[in-house]
Amino acid sequence: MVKRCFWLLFILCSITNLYAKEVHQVVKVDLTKNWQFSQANKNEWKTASVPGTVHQDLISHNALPNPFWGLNEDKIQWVENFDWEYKTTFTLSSEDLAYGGAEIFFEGLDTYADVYLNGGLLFKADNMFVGYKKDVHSLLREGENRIHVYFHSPINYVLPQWASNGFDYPADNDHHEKKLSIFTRKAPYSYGWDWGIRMATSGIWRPVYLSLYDVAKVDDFFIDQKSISSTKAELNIELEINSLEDIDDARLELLYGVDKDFEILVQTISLEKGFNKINLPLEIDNPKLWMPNGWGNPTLYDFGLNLKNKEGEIFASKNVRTGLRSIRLVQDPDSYGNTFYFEVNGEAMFAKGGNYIPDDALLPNITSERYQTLFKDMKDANMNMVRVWGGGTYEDDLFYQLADENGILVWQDFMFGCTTYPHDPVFLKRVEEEAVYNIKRLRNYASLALWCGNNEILEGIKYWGWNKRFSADVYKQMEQGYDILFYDLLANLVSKYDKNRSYVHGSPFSANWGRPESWKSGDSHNWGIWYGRKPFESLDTELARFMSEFGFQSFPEMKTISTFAEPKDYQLESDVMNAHQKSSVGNELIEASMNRYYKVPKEFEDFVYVGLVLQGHGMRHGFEAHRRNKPYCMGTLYWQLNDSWPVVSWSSIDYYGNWKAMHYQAKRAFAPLALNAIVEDNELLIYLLSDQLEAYNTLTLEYEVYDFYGKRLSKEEVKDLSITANTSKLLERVELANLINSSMQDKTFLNMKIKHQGRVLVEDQYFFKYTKDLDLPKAQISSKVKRIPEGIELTLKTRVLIKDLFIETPIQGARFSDNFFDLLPGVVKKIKITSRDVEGLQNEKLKFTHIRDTY
Ligand code: BMA
Repeated sequence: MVKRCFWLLFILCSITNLYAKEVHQVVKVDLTKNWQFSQANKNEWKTASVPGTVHQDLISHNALPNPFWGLNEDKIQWVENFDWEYKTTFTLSSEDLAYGGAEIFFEGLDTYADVYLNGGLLFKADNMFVGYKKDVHSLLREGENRIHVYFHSPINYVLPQWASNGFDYPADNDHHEKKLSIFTRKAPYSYGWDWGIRMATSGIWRPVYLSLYDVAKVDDFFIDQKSISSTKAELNIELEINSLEDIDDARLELLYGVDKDFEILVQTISLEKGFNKINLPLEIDNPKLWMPNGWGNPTLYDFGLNLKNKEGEIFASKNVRTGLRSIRLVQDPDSYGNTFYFEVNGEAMFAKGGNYIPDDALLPNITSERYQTLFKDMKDANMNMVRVWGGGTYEDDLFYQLADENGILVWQDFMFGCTTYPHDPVFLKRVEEEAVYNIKRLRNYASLALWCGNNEILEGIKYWGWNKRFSADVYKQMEQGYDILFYDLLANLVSKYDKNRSYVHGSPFSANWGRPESWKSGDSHNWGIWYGRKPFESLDTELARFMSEFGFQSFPEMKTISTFAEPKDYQLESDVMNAHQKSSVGNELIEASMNRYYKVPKEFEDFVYVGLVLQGHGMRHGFEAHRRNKPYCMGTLYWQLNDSWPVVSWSSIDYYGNWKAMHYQAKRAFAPLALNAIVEDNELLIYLLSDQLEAYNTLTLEYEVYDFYGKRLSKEEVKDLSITANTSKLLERVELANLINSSMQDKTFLNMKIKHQGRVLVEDQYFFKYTKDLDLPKAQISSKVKRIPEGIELTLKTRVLIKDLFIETPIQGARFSDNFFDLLPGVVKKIKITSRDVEGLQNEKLKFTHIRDTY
């Protein structure tokens, strides 16, 4: 008992230590204040924001118009051609200078920046994706210290390089006539993309601070998950410690546990002056595993490291939070080709989610609240994976923290996309620095599932006609460059710094969408429904082992359009609309596809609405086809989750955070248990799609045919059905003619339910005809609005079927418990609408639109 108490006391003391003030505290001096900027050599200093960009600073001084409005994109392009200077001062006391070590950390500089401190050139930055840490101990002064950063124009800086190259790289998304973007390690999308505005920024885009420390500092604290099972976690803790002196007999304490229920590992170590690397093996019995969204809790462990001197004072510490789990990309040969799926904690996981692009054209505008909302959007839509696509950035730490907390696996591309790149020694050195920096920064996150070399470069080399566009020599060099960058350099760096994580050289891995015969291995990007102009039904048969991209565009809803256009611009091909449609095919294709499934409305507003509905249903068709074909197909990541500005695009959430119809459809189709009906050869097939880890017996399937006035025409019940865990199963097959007379198919729908012990687990509807061929009755909706503390609660009712009801509020980013749904005759539906602007929401009028109203 005494012994137990001693240990308890000991652990308690140690826990308090974890959060206690250190004796030799690291002092962080925030250096994001008092910045000024000027066009280079002009000496016209104005206040600046850090983190920020020159575009943001110019906008805030009214020197640039709102770039998103109208045709303003053209009016802001001059900025990229100039050099810009930023400066600030900070004050240090004699106590500050008494610290033994001082390090300045610029977490992100965009991009070619000469950084001066107190009269000396501290360093030259040349990679936006790298954080720069410099020892500045001998350079600091008591009193005022000055930082000056000179940003070279990302355009002019590389012109000599471009000139010596003699040809333009195939960077077709770069909106400039000279394809300069590939020379610079800077977010590719900022030079323009087929959903993006061009804003080639400069600036101190991530935080900057000074760390003052004594004795030693922990530079890296990596928890390498060597092997994880439900009975044992085998970890190797790797520490990098920079010590200012030789230290014998330091006491290392490692506390670890969940919810402050800590265990402790104690060890005596000695440190040499300078760099020290320490490995600590650690085993945890019966770990609480981190689970993806839909499979359980994403449990997170806290690891706290304290280094103490003989007096028991802490002289250095660091904390890490991560989940314990095993994640493996499985690519095994099978009877078709090779599998491509993620195995999480030993179970094959069907991946559901989207491709993430940078959430803003001006990155520092993305607030933590926006990141949080986006992860809630993913979680609420039953997603378990997001792909950070290779044309943006390695995201902020908060992004991965939220992925960990929400159980969303991250597929992480390196930042290369849709063009070949140079492979000269300077370029390769920059890439190496960038990869090492970001691998080390991100490898502790439990959610990080895969490193992927690039987006669509091999696809381009093989299939986009580059062999004809370039000379044989250049083309050969491009192929060699691919091998050097993606088969050698990045592959080797991942295996050196993050060996327990999977790596693929690129996405798509082996397949090309124009050649479905190549889809038997690897991941695919199926652009058949967009560039291939194929119907959504093609998704039923053009199946991949893992669909890492497929997409269809829509306009954002009217309240978002009104943030960049005036009513006079509300035409499909007006200049302003075209400036907000960057796809090579664009609005004409939306209209052509709409014509296949819907009556194309005459009014612009109705067209926008029907376009949203079209995108939602079309994409859902794909989600269901992919799930139905599990385990052949083991993932569906659509193009694209979000937008970087208000634009016509493939996104499911617009720039202001409004869910498009597609996001609601993703939520429905991604439900852990979903019903899905299709017709094949005059037979109706009803599937149950389960991603749940539990099996069900004694299920009842009930399906009924109703007319649009709510009259039930038939009812069938199939009892004692079962489904094993984590499978898709065909539950029922009926002759269509036996179910419904062909003359009635435009006037009826099928209502399906799965019941278990009297409880409805899932319910869904199926329509026998395309929406344009349905004989929809004119409808009157009855709605009652009740104010609730978070917003409003709506009660809706109708006597006849209302197809694809869209409830609109003028409040940007308002959240709906449901939207873009069919309101069934006689069924009462309650909807909750919430917003931070509760008052606005309660006072503004709601608008209802549905299909029958558009013709
Ligand atoms: C994909 C992406 C992007 C692009 C999208 C739409 O394959 O990787 O490059 O925006 O197509 O064209």
